[in-house]
Amino acid sequence: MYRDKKIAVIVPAYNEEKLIAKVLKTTPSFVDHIVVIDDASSDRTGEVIIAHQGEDSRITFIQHKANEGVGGGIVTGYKWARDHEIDISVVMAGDAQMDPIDLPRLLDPVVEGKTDYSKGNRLFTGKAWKVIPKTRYLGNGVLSFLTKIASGYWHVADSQSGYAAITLEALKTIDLDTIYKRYGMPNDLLVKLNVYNFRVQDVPVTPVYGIGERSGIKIYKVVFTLSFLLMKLFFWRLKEKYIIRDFHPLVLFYLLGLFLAPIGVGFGLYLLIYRLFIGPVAATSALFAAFFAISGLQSLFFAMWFDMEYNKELK
Ligand SMILES: Nc1nc2c(ncn2[C@@H]2O[C@H](COP(=O)(O)OP(=O)(O)O)[C@@H](O)[C@H]2O)c(=O)[nH]1
Ligand SMILES: [Mg+2]
Repeated sequence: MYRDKKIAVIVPAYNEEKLIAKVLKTTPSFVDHIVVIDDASSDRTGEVIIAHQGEDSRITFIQHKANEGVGGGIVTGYKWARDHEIDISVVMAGDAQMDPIDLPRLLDPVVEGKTDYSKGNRLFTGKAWKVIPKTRYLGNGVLSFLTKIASGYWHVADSQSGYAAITLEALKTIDLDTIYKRYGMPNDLLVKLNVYNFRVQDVPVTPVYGIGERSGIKIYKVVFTLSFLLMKLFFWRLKEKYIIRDFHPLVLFYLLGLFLAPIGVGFGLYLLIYRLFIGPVAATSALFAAFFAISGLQSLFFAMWFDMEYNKELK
């Protein structure tokens, strides 16, 4: 129990025979349940977990028959926590990259009812740029920005951090079966939380790298796949939130902007290059491009601003 709340730590593990023991051994005593999901590892991860079960009765061991991906592992843990009425569930990776010292700081705002989902943010500390590998840092930056647009949580950064605490109510509200199963899981969850107007807060946590972990992420592939996923999620959120559950004209602003801006900017650039290297262009063409570019960009920025205003309270 932590401040009278029942706590479960959910540990997705895939081929973590070297580091999983460290995670199990360092889980603080106020944690009531440790739910470890072995996602069909091909190494000795399962054996290591079973060996620890003898010493620590808090450990629940769930093994997937086939590999589902890190999101799939977390969803299995979330379902367990939901069905066992656990007040707050926290995800901690099986490779010990999440420091248990940060746990109380993540739990406090949730326990105090100040937020529904508190998420670790590794970028607050000045050390982040030094500790996190550069390509990871930049890839994370791109995805974090796209996640702001897609999720509507403009105050949330470090979207790829999976270290987060969630309430029972959120777990009961969201359809866990529809959550994305692979590395885009945290982004997908943020978009879903936003549709149901849950509050989300960033909490500073320590970035942990260089402890012998091996990342399964291929950064370019992940940035590409997730950008596409985020685009789909963005349109889904607009539909669910601003058309079905409520109505807001920002949808129209977004659509108008997405239609006008690319045509205006593209045609404008073409005219500029033509004018610079070939010869004069018709004034009506220039007006056409200017009209499309200006109204398009303005619509886009207004749409973003309305979205920001609408979600301002969800902290
Ligand atoms: N259940 C499950 N967990 C996975 C899978 N791939 C990675 N993980 C776990 O997810 C966590 C984070 O994965 P990792 O590849 O280290 O990502 P990174 O820390 O963001 O580079 C670790 O605990 C992994 O064991 C998978 O396919 N299934
Ligand atoms: Mg890792």
